[in-house]
This record gives sequence, structure tokens and C-alpha cells, in this order.
Amino acid sequence: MSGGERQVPGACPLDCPDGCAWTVTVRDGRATGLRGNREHPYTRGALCVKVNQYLEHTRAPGRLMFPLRRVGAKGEDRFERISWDEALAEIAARLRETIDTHGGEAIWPYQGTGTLGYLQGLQGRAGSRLWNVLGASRHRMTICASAGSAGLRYTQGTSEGMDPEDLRHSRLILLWGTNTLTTGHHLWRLIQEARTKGAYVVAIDPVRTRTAEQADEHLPIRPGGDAALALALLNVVLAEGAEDRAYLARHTHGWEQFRSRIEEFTPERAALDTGLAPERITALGRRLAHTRPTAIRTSMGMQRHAGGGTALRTLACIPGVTGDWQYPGGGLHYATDGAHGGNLAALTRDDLLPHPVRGLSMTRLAEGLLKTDDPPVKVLFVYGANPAVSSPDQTRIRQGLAREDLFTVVLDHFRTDTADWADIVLPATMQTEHLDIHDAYGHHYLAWNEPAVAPPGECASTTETFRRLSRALGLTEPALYDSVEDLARQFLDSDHPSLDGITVESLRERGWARLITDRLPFSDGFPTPSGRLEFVSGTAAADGHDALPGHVPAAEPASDRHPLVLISAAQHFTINTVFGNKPELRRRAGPPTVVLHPDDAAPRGLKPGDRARVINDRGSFTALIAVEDRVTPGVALTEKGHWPKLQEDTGTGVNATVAERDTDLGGGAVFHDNRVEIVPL
Ligand SMILES: Nc1nc2c(c(=O)[nH]1)N[C@H]1C(S)=C(S)[C@@H](COP(=O)(O)OP(=O)(O)OC[C@H]3O[C@@H](n4cnc5c(=O)[nH]c(N)nc54)[C@H](O)[C@@H]3O)O[C@H]1N2
Ligand SMILES: Nc1nc2c(c(=O)[nH]1)N[C@H]1C(S)=C(S)[C@@H](COP(=O)(O)OP(=O)(O)OC[C@H]3O[C@@H](n4cnc5c(=O)[nH]c(N)nc54)[C@H](O)[C@@H]3O)O[C@H]1N2
Ligand code: SF4
Ligand SMILES: [Mo]
Repeated sequence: MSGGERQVPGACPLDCPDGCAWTVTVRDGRATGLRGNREHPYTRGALCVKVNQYLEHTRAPGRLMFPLRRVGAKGEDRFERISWDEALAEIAARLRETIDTHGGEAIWPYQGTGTLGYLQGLQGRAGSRLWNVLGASRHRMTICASAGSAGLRYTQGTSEGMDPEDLRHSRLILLWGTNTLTTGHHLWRLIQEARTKGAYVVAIDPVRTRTAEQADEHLPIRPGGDAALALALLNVVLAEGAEDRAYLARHTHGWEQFRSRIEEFTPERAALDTGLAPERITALGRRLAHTRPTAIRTSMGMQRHAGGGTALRTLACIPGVTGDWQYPGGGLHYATDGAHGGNLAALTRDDLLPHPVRGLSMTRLAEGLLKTDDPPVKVLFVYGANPAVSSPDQTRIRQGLAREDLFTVVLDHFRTDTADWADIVLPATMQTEHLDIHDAYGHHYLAWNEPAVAPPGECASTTETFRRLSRALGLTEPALYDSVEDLARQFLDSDHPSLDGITVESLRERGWARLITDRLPFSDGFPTPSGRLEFVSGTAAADGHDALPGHVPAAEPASDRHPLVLISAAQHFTINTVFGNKPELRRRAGPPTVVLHPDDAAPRGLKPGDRARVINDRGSFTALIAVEDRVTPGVALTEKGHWPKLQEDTGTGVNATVAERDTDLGGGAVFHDNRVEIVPL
């Protein structure tokens, strides 16, 4: 360490499975360097193309530095600077008036994925203490992973599974509906390690992604065909006599009934649902039958369909039949968050709620804003979210945001498309400027994020903003005023075995800590009602679903008017909409693009580089055309994350075409279950 230079431990706050730990170099109160923490076993010194220049982003010219009040029409993006006191007084007055007239449930705290931190962000539901005291509606976080989680819970009792680090022991790795090299690239090192020992890697994805290109084999499945493929693979496992009878007898529930369902799904039958040749399904089924351990790495992409919940429920049956849970390197990995035993209840303080309140689903913002009854939403408080871009049915969301009687507050770093619709905008701190604790949904480490520099301008952290607001409201509940250090201690104050030996001091000192987890998940049984992996689920039946896993087809059938399935996957240079305004990354990402197969481009008269309009009955957006065989005929590919307000024309994005409709389980969004037509401009 040179004179006056400090190394400050921190963590990436973004919605990414990798949960990187980083180190900030600080000199004279200024952050001068950022790199991945070299000691961290998962990060190993590397961040990613998006975050390498994060410090530049904290100093970007458009950064919000002080509170703003709207002076133009809603959505016009015209604001004046005001003081924090003025902003807080106005927000407090509107909250009071709303509660007096319509009750607390007329307030919708709309919290997104901008930061996942336990203290300042989503995982700890920062702000919930105040919302509980006010009796506000409960925000249900449904936009990302809820369908798959619900499906996995029916089969295995939890959405947690394999320790991803055990992938290094796998012999067959199925990358099922996940684009590892873009959406969580640190896992690739473990996959490569397994490969050096002979592992075979298969990507199952409608798109030949950069990950599929690097795999040993790519199965270009038809969108929404996954459950049918899973059942057909098991059909082949049975034909090979490779089911693990001892495991089935000891650890699973409902095998005889499930076996009948598997028998319905021959490779020939599944070929119709998946668009894959029966021989390819049989070949992979044989490989699965005879390769132990097999790991399934799946994630959120494949569950953004009408049948997405059931698809995950069915996939999770595979290791039950092959017995893969018995071996390090076998099983299924979807998400690891929740593995720690941090004291979430102490953070959120749901005991402060005066009475039960309604839940409002993140994916149903348009409906929530346009409904006029029981009670109407009068205050929308958006933080860490950019729903005018990221949530389904953009056109109707904008109609809702345009309501003159709606009071909208947005906390953010930049003037996003959503902030344009706000009545008051508040400037939020970035990760190098506040304290937080993180876990990850792709590994088993906790990280400490120490503030490296003072907040610039008048930026305030989430916890500080909520303390100020509580004061402006004149509230006396002491829990509303706990410092962020207090919150950190309350969170780690838990006798859960995963946190053994982890204290605020030890975490702060080293910057990260390994959680203590079982070497082999489910070796002591599954957290289901039967204690076994449930092929037949009484809980699913009681919830009104099929007691058996199966195949739930797409909600939007092809029609003559809208024949193409549009997938809008993760973009390499943004994470959701974060960095969508960062000039260098924007340049590298290029404008919104739609990739079409040559067989679909030609009859439409579309050539590479043409501008085209993507349309359906819900809305439209414009995009550049690319013509490639990375997609199969009938599938079109675009990416999430572009900022509509920064595009040349129309000012809409892909979510203008996406339906506001729930998945089969868990109330998730159907981003990839979306039929469109594409016409030249
Ligand atoms: N660079 C970058 N990283 C990110 C994000 C980002 O925006 N950019 N987003 C973050 C977030 S919020 C999340 S939730 C994760 C998501 O991480 P992933 O799930 O890996 O990402 P997606 O691109 O949403 O979906 C993965 C793949 O699913 C495929 N897919 C779509 N429909 C189907 C289907 O029916 N079946 C199958 N088998 N595959 C299908 C898509 O073609 C896509 O390649 O990534 C996180 N990481
Ligand atoms: N078409 C399509 N749409 C999708 C998806 C898809 O696959 N296709 N994926 C969906 C998925 S997986 C997800 S998770 C959602 C994400 O949707 P959202 O959770 O709404 O995420 P973003 O749109 O990136 O908005 C995050 C905002 O938080 C702000 N922010 C970041 N850090 C902080 C902070 O510390 N404090 C405050 N106050 N603000 C902060 C950022 O600047 C940004 O404006 O998008 C969904 N939308
Ligand atoms: S976005 Fe993901 S890979 Fe990039 S630094 Fe953050 S946690 Fe690491
Ligand atoms: Mo997500």
C-alpha cells in the first residue's frame, strides 16, 4: 500500500448469479481503481465487461445529484431542482393524504433488481419497515425467477440445489436454457475444469448463443418445449433400464404414476413439441442414462413461458430418476440464494404490519395502475427498478403512469425512461458510496461492501432515504431509525449453522465468507411434505395443478398474423437496463436488433441492416435486422436492456409487444412466449 492509498473491500450489487467481490483503490478520498477480489474463490480477480468500468459510471455526466420535481407534463422529462426538505415534505404529504383517503394499500412500493443488497436493496426488501408501518400494499417480486422457483418447490421442496462449484466434478453438463458466457461467466471456469477431466457439455437453447457455440453439442429446442424433452429423455433412460431403483425406492414419492407419464413421451412424441429429431433426443437420453454424475445447470430464461413453472418442476425430476443427487457433481442448479441463514425477518420486520395487506405483482404493473377499485394505486414508489422499460405491456404501463391523479416517486442514479414519468425524483448512491451485505444466486459466499467514497452531490442511500422519509412523516417507531450498521448486525445475528463463525467484524475484515452448506444437498431428505423428491405432489394438486409434472404448451399459438416467436434474452453489455446509457457499452451493444433465420427473412423481403418494425396487437418497436442461422425458422431473437428514450425512433422497446400474463406457476412473466410479425420500415 502506498502513502494515502487504501484498498476497500466491496461487492458487485447487480442482478447476476456471480455475486463478485471486488476491491476499490481509494486515494485522497477518490476511487482510483476497481478490480475483482483476487482472494475470492469464485471471482478470482475478474469482474466482467459490464462492470470493469463501473467507476466511470459513478462519475457519468448524467448522474442524478439532487432531488427533482416535475414541471412538465407527465412523461415529458422536464424537472426543476428542489431541496431534500421540499421533496420529503411533498412526498410525506401525499403519503398521508393517500392513507387518510384510500388507506395504506393505495401505496405501491415497487422495488426492482437495481441492487440485490440485503441492506440497501432487493434481497433484504430495504424500505419494508416503513411500508409495513404504513400498511402499504406488499410488492410481490415476480418478474424474474418466480415461475421456476414455484415449480422446483413442488418437486424438491426448495429452489436451491447443487453447489455450482461441484460442477467441476460433473461428467455430463446440460446447460439448459441458460447463456452462461453472457449471464454469469464465472461458472465457465468450473465447466472447463470438468471438461479437462472429460465432461461433455450440451446447450439446450432455441438460440445458438455464445455459450452454445462453445458447447460440445447444441440442441436447438423449440421455445417452450423443455418439459416434453425432459420427459422424453427419461423415456430413453427407462428404455435403457438405467433408472436408479434403489434411489427411487428410498428417496422419491409417486414413481409408479410418474413412470406412466414418462411412457407417454416417446422421443417421437417429444419431437413434435420440441422440433428436435427423435434420434437426437434418443442419443442424449442414452448419454444421460449412462453418465454419472450428470449436472443440469438451468436458469431463468427457459421459464419465461406459459408453461415455465411446470418445465422446471419436470426438469427437477431427472436427478430423482437417475439418482444423481447421490454424487458430487450431480443434480440440478437453478439458484443458490436463500442458502444462508441470515435473519431476514429482523431486517424486514413484517411484524410491524398493522393488519394483513394485499400483494401486488411486479409483472402486473399496468393492470395495477389502470384498475380503479379496491383501492386504486395512488402512490407509486419506484426504487431499483425501471418498469417503463423492463416490465410487460409497455403501452399500458405508460397509460397508467400518465394518470394525473397518480403520484410517482423514483429513486435512481439516472433519468431513466421510468424517471421521466415521476413527480419527484430522488438521487440514489451507488455501490462504492454505501454499506451493504450480499450473497449471490450462483454460489455460496457472503460479501461485505464497505463504502469507499462519500456520496457525491446530494445522493442518499436507500436506508438513509427511508430514515429521512420516516422523520418527515413524524413516525415514532424506533426500528425505522436503525443505522445501516445496526441492520448489518441484526441480519448476521442468527444461530443458523450456515453462518457459523461469520460476524460483522470477520466479514468486514476479509470482505467475504464461505457459507457452511451440506456437501451433498438432500442427503438428509427433501424439504417436501413427504421428505422425498415428489414426482406426485399433493401440494400442487391442492393448489389446483396437475398432481404430476407434465408439459404445458405455449400460451400464444402461431397465427397467420403473428407467426414468429420472439425471444428477448439477456444482452452481453447491459444487465437488465443498467449500463444501457453508458456510452462505451452502448456503442459495443449497438442498437436494438432482431435476428431472423434466412428462411424467415427472405419471404419478408428483409436483408441484414434493414430497419424493420416488430409488431403484434399489443404494440411495436423498431429494430435493425440481422439474418443468421443462430435461430431456427419461426424464432426471432432480440435483447432486453436498451433504453427506449435513447433510440432514434418510436421510443418503445421490446416490452411493448410482451403480454401482461402470468406463467402457469408463481405468477412469473411470459417474456419469451410472445408472437410477433416483422415488417420492413
Ligand atoms: N450480461 C447480462 N447478464 C445478466 C443479465 C443481463 O441482462 N445481461 N440479466 C441477469 C438476470 S436479471 C437474470 S434473471 C439472469 C438470466 O440468465 P439466463 O437465464 O442465462 O439468461 P436469459 O438470456 O434470460 O435466458 C437464457 C437462454 O434461455 C433461452 N431460452 C428462451 N426460451 C427458452 C426455452 O423455451 N427453452 C430453452 N431451453 N431455452 C430458452 C434464451 O434463448 C437464452 O439464451 O441473467 C443475469 N445476468
Ligand atoms: N423483454 C424482456 N424483459 C425483461 C426480461 C427479459 O428477459 N425480456 N427480464 C426480466 C428480468 S429477469 C428482470 S430481473 C427484470 C429487471 O427489471 P428491473 O428490476 O426493473 O431492472 P432494471 O430495468 O435494470 O432497473 C433497475 C434500475 O435500478 C437502478 N438502480 C441500480 N442500483 C440502484 C440503487 O442502489 N438504488 C436505486 N434507487 N436504484 C438503483 C438502475 O439505475 C435501474 O434504473 O427485467 C425483466 N424484463
Ligand atoms: S455483473 Fe456479475 S460478473 Fe459482472 S461484476 Fe457483477 S457479479 Fe460479477
Ligand atoms: Mo432476472
